[in-house]
Amino acid sequence: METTLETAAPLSEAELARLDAYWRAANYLTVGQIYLLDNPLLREPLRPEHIKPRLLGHWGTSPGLSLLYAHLNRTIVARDLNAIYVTGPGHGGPAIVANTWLEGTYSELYPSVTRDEAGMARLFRQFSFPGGIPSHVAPEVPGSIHEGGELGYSLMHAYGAAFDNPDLLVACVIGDGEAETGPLAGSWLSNVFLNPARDGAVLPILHLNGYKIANPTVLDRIPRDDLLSMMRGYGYQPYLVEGDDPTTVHQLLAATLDRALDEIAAIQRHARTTGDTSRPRWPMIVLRTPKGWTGPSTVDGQQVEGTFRAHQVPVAQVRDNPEHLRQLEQWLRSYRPEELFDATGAPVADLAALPPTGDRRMSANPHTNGGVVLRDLVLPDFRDYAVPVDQPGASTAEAARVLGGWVRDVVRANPDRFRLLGPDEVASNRLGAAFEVTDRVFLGARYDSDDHLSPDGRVMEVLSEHLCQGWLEGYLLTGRHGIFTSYEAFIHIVDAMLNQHAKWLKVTRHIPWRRPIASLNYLLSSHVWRQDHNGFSHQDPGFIDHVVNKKAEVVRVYLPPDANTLLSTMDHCLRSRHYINVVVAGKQDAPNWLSMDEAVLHCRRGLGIWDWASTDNGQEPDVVLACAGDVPTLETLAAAELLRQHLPDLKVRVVNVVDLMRLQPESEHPHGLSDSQFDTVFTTDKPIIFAYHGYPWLIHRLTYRRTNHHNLHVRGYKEEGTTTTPFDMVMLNDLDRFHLVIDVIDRVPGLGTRAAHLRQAMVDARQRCRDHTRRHGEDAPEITEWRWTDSEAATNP
Ligand SMILES: Cc1ncc(C[n+]2csc(CCOP(=O)(O)OP(=O)(O)O)c2C)c(N)n1
Ligand SMILES: [Mg+2]
Repeated sequence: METTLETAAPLSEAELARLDAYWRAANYLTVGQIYLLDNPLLREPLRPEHIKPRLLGHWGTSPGLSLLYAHLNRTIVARDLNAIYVTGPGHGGPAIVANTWLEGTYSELYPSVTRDEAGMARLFRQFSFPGGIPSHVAPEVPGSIHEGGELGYSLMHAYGAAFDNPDLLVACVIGDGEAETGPLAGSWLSNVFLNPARDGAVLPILHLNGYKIANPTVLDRIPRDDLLSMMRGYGYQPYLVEGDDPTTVHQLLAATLDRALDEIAAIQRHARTTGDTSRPRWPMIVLRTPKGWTGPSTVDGQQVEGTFRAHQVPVAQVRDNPEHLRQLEQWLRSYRPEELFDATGAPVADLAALPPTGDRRMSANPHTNGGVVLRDLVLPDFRDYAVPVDQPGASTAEAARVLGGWVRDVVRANPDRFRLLGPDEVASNRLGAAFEVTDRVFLGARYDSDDHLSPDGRVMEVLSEHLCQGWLEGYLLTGRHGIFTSYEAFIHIVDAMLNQHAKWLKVTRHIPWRRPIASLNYLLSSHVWRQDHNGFSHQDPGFIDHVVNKKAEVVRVYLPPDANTLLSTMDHCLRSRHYINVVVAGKQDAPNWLSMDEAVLHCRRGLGIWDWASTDNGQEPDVVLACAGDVPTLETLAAAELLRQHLPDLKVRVVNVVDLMRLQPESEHPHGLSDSQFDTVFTTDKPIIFAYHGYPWLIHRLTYRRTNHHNLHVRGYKEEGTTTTPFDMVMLNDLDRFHLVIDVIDRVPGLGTRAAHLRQAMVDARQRCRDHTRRHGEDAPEITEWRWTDSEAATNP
């Protein structure tokens, strides 16, 4: 199939002139934003005082972005498309701002930036200016779901937006530099997960302007045929639009967009009328135009247009160097602003008539303000999925599997707005019940021996944490819901993406026209303590530490200790808005501590005293045993029982923490406990032995201002691990029950000599259990068969 439409020239003279004028207007407004403080319409000769003192912004990518914007506008009107625009090179912020101003949205949302000369002056001044707007396609920019600051995620966001949006077209510009990133390189595979009947379309446009900041791009310097073959190999039908003569490129781009959109329409019609959902060959475009096109061709004798030198500000000494000033003025006037803007400074009527109107404008499309189109999930009552708990610890369950039953019914009740994503682990993370009602979406070849693969599945499994994260972000940003389940150790792979999403949430929270979206929910059930198959490489609980760095108004971390608390927690997370919720909970068989009623109350409190496990009986305790996480909770309760047996007059208070943010002061986090509440629970002067799921340091970080911090002693993961038994793992890190008892003996004043026998017994118990694992390859029965004994039963046998 041809990749270049050689002779096509679909635009009439008038259409061509209008498109070109629109493009020139956007370019003029882009340069104006980068340079001008005043004199926006060049009504007088440009003088140094009209120029910004600090020239900040990115010109190089901008003409390409605006060219595509203008052409997409033409097709939206011609075909009445429901389209949005994702800009990979988000550093081209001024280009997108320019286009949103031209189509009126900018002034509607920011009324002081009017579409006239005064408004244009404000538009220019505010860009990359203190107190103004950021340089990128940031959340402040109408129509943006993708800031493009950190490169690599455009195409996955685009696909995420298209899933379950059958009428939506997502045009996605990918920088050729961006295309070198790992996440973007993986993103081409997304078309294997896009169902042409159920989902919308993505039109990838590789912006092959040849350069990054200081280097050529790889994809521009491999043979063109290899690049096109690579795109074909990924299953796309590539079309090449190449040139540096505007008229030729306008005609070719218009013809190519028409061809691509015809193909998309045909693919969708075919799938939707015949029910054939085999994987189609979607079109994509390679746009090969000069970087910094229409800008200064040489500056100080060096070529700029068409090179990496056009990346940021191509003429930089404008205030001090009269030649540079002259060059800038010539550059601005080359767009002939007098033809583009009327006497008031508004775009002339012919230009204003080019873009679509109302919600059809890419900058006003409601899908780009996800909260506007967000519909609540239909959530089955999680209480109906409770495991019965008459006695704490008397029964066991796999918490994640219990949750799976509820998740299955969430999937069933929300067939158009909920996705479950994971890198190949949904079943191994015990959420396999979902496959009773759905499959894994997959449009590649399928065999009878496959397990629950189909084009209609609502579970998304791809071995790329980046893709799971990016698809889910795109899905959430366009008003839908989801859960991402992953290994605790490997979720670090998306640390950087989480940063960007957290920034987006923080900023949009304070933009009045942006509406809250559904939270990004992580369920990490293959956690550090139970990597029995895998060992050290799979042991890292540090994602929590990373998340806690983010703005308190955005992040939540939950460590439900058992099945019922996990159900209650996930229900809360799926109802919440505009957060990042991290839930760490086990998938292995473990004791059930709380009945559903108790679990709901405990989760609502976030942390609380477990009366039934404590022996302080309404008095001041001698020691507080605190715990967070399922495995530390188990070890803490076992330690509490040992203390009850061997030191019956020691007053022990057991505190469990589900919501980690409760530990922070209320001034630091909205969930924070007040100091007086904290002091009541944790005392002001008694030792606290805190068994924590992750790296111990985090608990100190969260509590360092509390009165009793100097008495806080935290056990957690200290980077000791290997492939061994679960109890050996906790012993390796001194988090085991015996060591917790030792910690109590060593820290409660006066206990040392009295409890010397017990201390020695605990040291011996550790050795005994260690030896057992070495001899038998499994944990000792005293560990595996241990059950919590109810204290009443213990005292009245
Ligand atoms: C992940 C990441 N690494 C590095 C950068 C710094 N950076 C900003 S723009 C740019 C070059 C981008 O080139 P390309 O994607 O080709 O965009 P364009 O040529 O359209 O400007 C780089 C390396 C970044 N923003 N993100
Ligand atoms: Mg480039």
